[in-house]
Amino acid sequence: MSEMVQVKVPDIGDFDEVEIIEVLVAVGDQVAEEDSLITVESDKATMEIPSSHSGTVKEVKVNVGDKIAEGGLVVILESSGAAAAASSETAKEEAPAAEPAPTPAVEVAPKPAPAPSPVPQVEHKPSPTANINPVSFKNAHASPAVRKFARELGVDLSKVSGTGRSSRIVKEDVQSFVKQVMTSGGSSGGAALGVEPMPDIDFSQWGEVETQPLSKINKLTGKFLHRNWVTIPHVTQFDEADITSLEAFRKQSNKDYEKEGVKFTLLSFMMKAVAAGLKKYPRFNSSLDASGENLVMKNYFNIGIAVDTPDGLVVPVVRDVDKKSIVDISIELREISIKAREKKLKPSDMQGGCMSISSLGGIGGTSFTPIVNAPEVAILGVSKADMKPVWNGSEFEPKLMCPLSLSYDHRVIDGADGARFAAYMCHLLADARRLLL
Ligand code: CAO
Repeated sequence: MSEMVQVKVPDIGDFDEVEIIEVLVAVGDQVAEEDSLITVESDKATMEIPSSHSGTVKEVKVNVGDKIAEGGLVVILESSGAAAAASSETAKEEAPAAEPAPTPAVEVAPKPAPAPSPVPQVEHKPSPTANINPVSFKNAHASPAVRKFARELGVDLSKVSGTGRSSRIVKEDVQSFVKQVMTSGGSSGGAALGVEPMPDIDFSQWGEVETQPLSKINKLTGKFLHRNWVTIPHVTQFDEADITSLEAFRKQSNKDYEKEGVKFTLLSFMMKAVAAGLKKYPRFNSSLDASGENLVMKNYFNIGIAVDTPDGLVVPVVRDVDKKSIVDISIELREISIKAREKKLKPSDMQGGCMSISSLGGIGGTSFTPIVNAPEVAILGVSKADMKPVWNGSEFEPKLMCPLSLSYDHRVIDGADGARFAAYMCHLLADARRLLL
């Protein structure tokens, strides 16, 4: 005999309310006991809420984006078999005997449901490939169905970038990963490198330790940086821009605009210079398409800015830099830095960049090798400007020299063009008036 069962959120630990980021079932689906129904996300972890019963989904009571807490109704199942028999006892206790409903919805107490684990469970089936790192696979942000699919294909989910909500890995991401590995002859990712996974080391054997979870941003950027580092043949071109006169102009402009509350930093000028560089060298304003056989040339000039926040690195994008004045860019730069640090950036604020700038000039250092922010093909690193003696042909002159580190994707940009682009940056920055042309 079948009966209706309400499946509710079981004890989820310390969380009052969590957001539903994925609904994994639809009306008509057959679910087995412990199959995941929804995925919820708290500040600390992602959890899958399992079904307490097997049966057919009759009603889905939640939507993506809803907040839910312990005891919240997730689905109504038409349950049959042993599980239903067990739960019907609960129904007898809870349903008022005098008012039998035509199809009684059985209240299932949250507690007996299998507790969700903070990290989705991995089925320990033998993997078709030894390259899967079990620890990172287990921590990957994906549903059981996607995990199963990845395991069948031998894909290490820790190497796959998620395009789903909150960067969750969806089936299409696994498919694109496989396609990418296949089309690049097996050289396109960590899974194909055939290297040993990192061992799981107990560091406490050598002294006191404390484990701190990586922030969401750390994990996300870590994945993208790893992918970009492994898949893009990087070259970094170093140069030095003489910004002596630009700096004088910047300081004067800061005085001129003090009342308006506008503050110019070198970065606004750099952004304008990069936009001009993209116009002069259009290959820098391109992306390889998914096949790796075509370049998509862009006719817009959006610049990504790496911003250091307490939770990690984010890269908001300033659009149409070529059309904006340095005043407007400075104002926008200040706004996005504040938004970034207050965690108010929307995903769309970080999309559509053509080339990024990573400025460590306010901190220090003489040069560094930034990692290209794919699908962009180049990134400009800016280090701290310093006064240096520069030979003018007859004597040394004190000049404020700003180190530039231009990393580029060597599949798209030849070394000579890399050097030309960097030299063009120096040419533009040497005289602020050139940025206006
Ligand atoms: N040389 C010397 N001084 C510099 C400089 C440079 N290249 N760049 C900036 N400065 C100065 C600024 O002019 C400012 O000084 P004043 O107050 O006297 O004008 C001071 O350093 C602080 O600048 P800032 O860092 O606040 O502002 P910014 O516009 O240069 O940068 C932002 C803004 C958001 C990019 C920056 O705050 C930041 O987060 N940088 C880190 C980016 C990062 O982490 N990159 C690494 C990514 S890993 O690849």
